[in-house]
Amino acid sequence: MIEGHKEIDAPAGVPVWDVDPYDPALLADPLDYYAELRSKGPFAYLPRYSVLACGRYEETKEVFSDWERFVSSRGVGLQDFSLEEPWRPPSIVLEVDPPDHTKARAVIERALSPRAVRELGESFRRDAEKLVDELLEKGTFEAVEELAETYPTTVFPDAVGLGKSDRRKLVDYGEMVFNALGPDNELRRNAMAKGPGVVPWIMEQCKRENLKPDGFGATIYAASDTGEITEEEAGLLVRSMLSAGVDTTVSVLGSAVWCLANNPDQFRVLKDNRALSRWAFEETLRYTSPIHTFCRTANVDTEVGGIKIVEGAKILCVLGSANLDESHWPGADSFDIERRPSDHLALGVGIHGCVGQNVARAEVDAVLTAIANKVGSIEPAGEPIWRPNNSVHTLDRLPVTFKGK
Ligand code: OVM
Repeated sequence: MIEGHKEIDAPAGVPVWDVDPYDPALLADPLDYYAELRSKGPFAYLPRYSVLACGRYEETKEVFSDWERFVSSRGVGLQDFSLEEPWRPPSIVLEVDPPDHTKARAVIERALSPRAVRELGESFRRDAEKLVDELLEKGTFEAVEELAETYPTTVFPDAVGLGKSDRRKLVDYGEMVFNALGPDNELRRNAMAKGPGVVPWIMEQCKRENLKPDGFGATIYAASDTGEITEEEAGLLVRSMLSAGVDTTVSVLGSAVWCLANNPDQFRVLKDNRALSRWAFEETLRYTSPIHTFCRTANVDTEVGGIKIVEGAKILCVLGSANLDESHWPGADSFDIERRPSDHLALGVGIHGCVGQNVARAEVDAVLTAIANKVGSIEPAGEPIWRPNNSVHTLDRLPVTFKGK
């Protein structure tokens, strides 16, 4: 075993590449790694972790969407759950395959349906306008803490139906969940060290008696009244929302502001056509991939792109790289909100495709629309700093200036 999974040999025709994709310096600035990975072919064998890394669009999409050959039930990080015990009880929607996946997915999908999310639109927009007014008042501010973290940790816990919420604990829990998917490195160990202060609090929030009667959480528990799922499963689905719904939207909001600050022409295009805010969201996802890497495990001996893959092989699906593949997106390295990249892989694809995307879209749409309506220009006000994480690509600091009209 190596990093909790089966050790494999480099398949015939696959180059061996001595890179550490979880090196914090690389995680903070991954573009060269992505380009080199794509240049090596459909896969590269990384001896350091004994995994196959996949970073071209076609093959990444094939592996990521084929749940029968490339399962999630053995974990979507480096660890193989069939060989090693995971750090927490597995997610019943992420870390599972059909048929078990189907029922849980239906319940959470219903709770986060377009209709359920539409009802929140007005309050999302109100909160976004209030926040943007405050930031305009400040002029120059730090957009990670003051915008990207503030907004989702204000509106999302409310939407779920949490009581008095603790922003830090929500962000720290996400940091644990996403760093846990990587190797036993310092990033993972530091995040895990926060566990005792965070995990019991999160689990407490997931209990039925601690959820308000009108949130996503209550809808999930309603499915346990009809016997569709058990009460314990309902709690785990609420845990999924708190695991997946915060750091991801924090990332995309920070990155959207970063993209618009660096591409003033694109901010102009958005201001001239507010209907593009949806596509600004999708293009930000394509361009920055909030989840840069998720794994799958080959559950059978198989073949992809002419390469033989053995059962038990861990495959790093490098979504951040696939979303920048020139052979799929001409001019991939430019941020263009008129591109309309509906087939990017940032939200996954197939049965595990992001179930919270309606919520994320509504949040980002509310914020970008408020910015487009109220802000005249967005300017960088210092060097951005990225925060390395084993699976999330996210900013740590982003000083910007909002100028009025
Ligand atoms: C979950 C979960 C955790 C992290 C990510 C995710 C992106 C889901 O606990 O179900 O999806």
